[in-house]
Amino acid sequence: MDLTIVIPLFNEEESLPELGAWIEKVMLANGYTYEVILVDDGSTDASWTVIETLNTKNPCFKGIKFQRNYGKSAALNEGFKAAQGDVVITMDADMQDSPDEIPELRNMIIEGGFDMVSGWKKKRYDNTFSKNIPSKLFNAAARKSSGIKLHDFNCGLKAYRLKLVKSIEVYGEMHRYIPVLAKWAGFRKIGEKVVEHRPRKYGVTKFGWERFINGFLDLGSIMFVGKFGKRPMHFFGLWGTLAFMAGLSIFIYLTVSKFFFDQTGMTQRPLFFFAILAMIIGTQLFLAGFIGELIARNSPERNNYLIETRKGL
Ligand SMILES: Nc1nc2c(ncn2[C@@H]2O[C@H](COP(=O)(O)OP(=O)(O)OP(=O)(O)O)[C@@H](O)[C@H]2O)c(=O)[nH]1
Ligand SMILES: [Mg+2]
Repeated sequence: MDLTIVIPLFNEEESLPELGAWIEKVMLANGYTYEVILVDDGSTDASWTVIETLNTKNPCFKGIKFQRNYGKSAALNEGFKAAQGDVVITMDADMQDSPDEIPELRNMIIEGGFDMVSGWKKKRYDNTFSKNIPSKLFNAAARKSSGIKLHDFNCGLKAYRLKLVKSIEVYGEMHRYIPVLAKWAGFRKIGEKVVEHRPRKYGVTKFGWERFINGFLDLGSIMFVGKFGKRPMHFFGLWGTLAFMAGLSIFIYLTVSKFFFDQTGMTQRPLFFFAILAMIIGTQLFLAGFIGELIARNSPERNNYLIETRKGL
């Protein structure tokens, strides 16, 4: 199969028929063998009925319906599990992403050798102030901490090599950081393509301002987990040692100056409290490190390597 198109959606009944027809047109024009996996994330409108109708008319349109709303990441993850095409495309259901971009995205994977290509909504049709500025900030932070040179991490329109989507797990709100997940999984060739962004025609936006705060929190976690998830002691142990050593040195200095240089009582000096605090924090960090190690060692993921090729085995 040439293509799998995964579309996570939540309450998009008006957009779906038009989107379906448009995708069908593009697929036909390019002669692709394809499937469209529509993941209905507990919609409360008629989205599922529309998906069933699409499937009756064209069995290439398939659907998954969640019992309740689990979030975009969960929907993408489920779509990725079911995907079969050599190239997997994700796109939004609200028709802000154009299916006309699909052939070019696919070519960049198949001929351009990219593992993943992310869309870049260079010209956006959103409320400029409330969205564009936080989004620029967010992307700059993601670029800086991940080292991936993308302008638009959170663009819904992306293309992946099948192997990539089978080797990552998208959970929580991590759909914003799939490029980072891909990089951690060892897929280095991550490209970018300027894509057309269209104004929302039907329905309403599903994400509010909390997305930005959550987005930054998730960026912090993903960078931490990616770097120290399998060796938490290297983080906590380092800072624990530094804090403890700093406290201990001050403590020794205070003791020496009291007994050998006859300074006033140790406990009257502010440094004393700093020394105690630093040693307590240091010990706490160490304990956090040990607990982290216990968790990491019990994790079923601990030896989840991705093997590229084998020889003689
Ligand atoms: N599976 C799933 N999909 C969702 C959820 N919320 C939004 N989506 C889908 O994610 C896509 C993007 O959501 P939008 O609300 O359009 O977000 P946006 O494009 O950043 O915002 P607008 O520019 O205002 O449309 C759409 O296809 C939504 O249907 C959700 O909770 N679960
Ligand atoms: Mg949208």
